[in-house]
Amino acid sequence: EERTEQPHIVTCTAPVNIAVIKYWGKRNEDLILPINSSLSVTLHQDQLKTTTTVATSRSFQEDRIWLNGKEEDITHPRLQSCLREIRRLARKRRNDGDSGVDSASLSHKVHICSVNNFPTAAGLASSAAGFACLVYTLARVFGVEGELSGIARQGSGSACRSMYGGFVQWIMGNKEDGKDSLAQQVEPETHWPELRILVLVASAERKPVGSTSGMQTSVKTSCLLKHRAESVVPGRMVEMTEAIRKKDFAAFAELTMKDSNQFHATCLDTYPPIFYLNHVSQQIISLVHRYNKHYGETRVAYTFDAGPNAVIFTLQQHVPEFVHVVQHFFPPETNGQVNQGACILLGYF
Ligand code: 2P0
Repeated sequence: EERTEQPHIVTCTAPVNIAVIKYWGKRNEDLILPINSSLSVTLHQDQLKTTTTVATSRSFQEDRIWLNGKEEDITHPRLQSCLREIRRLARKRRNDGDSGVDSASLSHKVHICSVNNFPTAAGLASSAAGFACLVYTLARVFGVEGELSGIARQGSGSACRSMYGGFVQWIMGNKEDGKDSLAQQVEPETHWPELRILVLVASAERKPVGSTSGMQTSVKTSCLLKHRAESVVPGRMVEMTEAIRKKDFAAFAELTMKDSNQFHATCLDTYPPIFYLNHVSQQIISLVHRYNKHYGETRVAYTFDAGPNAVIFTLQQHVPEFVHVVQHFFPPETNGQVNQGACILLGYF
């Protein structure tokens, strides 16, 4: 028995993804179409994730959203894009005669609650998990199935990659309407069970320049970014896919570090320049290179997004020793005082 005055409630989770070939720069701001393809690793469901609950009810007067307990502006254009696209698909499905949602619930307003199990301020790609989770949960509520990464992309570019698990590419596409700018799984989460991911927090402060405005300035001013998008990334996408397919850690790690470094070089080439790495980030980079050199092989890789925190890739057998080395060089406490340069290990893959 369904009582129409009772809300219909669905809860879903979506994990963070970490790019190993970086997305930076749009060719279309409204549709969120990138200037290059990118490739990422999606964390496991029990790691860094967003949990979203969507309720619909005949009694709701308007759409509303709460992020980490605080009500936010539902009129945000990217939120509106996601809501509009999901409702459009639901209406289409109903008109096509599929068993989707009935017309009553399609006209219902939604209340959305979204929480992260990690600090948003830590600069750990919260928009990727957030919009992926929002789109997936709304789709469940309105009975929409099939390809949804194109809708998640319109919430936040990197969100399209969190719609799939394992190793995921976001193909830039070349259509003006963006219909071919979608995420696609390269290998499933079971493909490389020995791979591990650690997060080293260099600072939990908010980043000074947001990704959206940062990449706008880079597209306008950096000729290195143009070169990277046109002449570097296409080859790296092929090499990275191959390294992952073969589980060739050294190749995967070197490409990952080079791509992170080139992304930060394009930030420095932006005018005025953008600095995301701090002193601790630079020490982590040096430590990783010294560590690898000591063993005469690439055992550990770093990558940094639009913030100073490091994401480390390594293989299971090297985790205990590398964690020990990090704790030696970045002791969590000195004389009872929390060390400013402390690195806290946040998550495992
Ligand atoms: C990435 N980043 O590939 C790159 C690496 C940051 C550095 O995707 O404007 O939050 O919402 O599309 O997705 C961050 O950019 O930007 C990002 P919008 P988004 O993960």
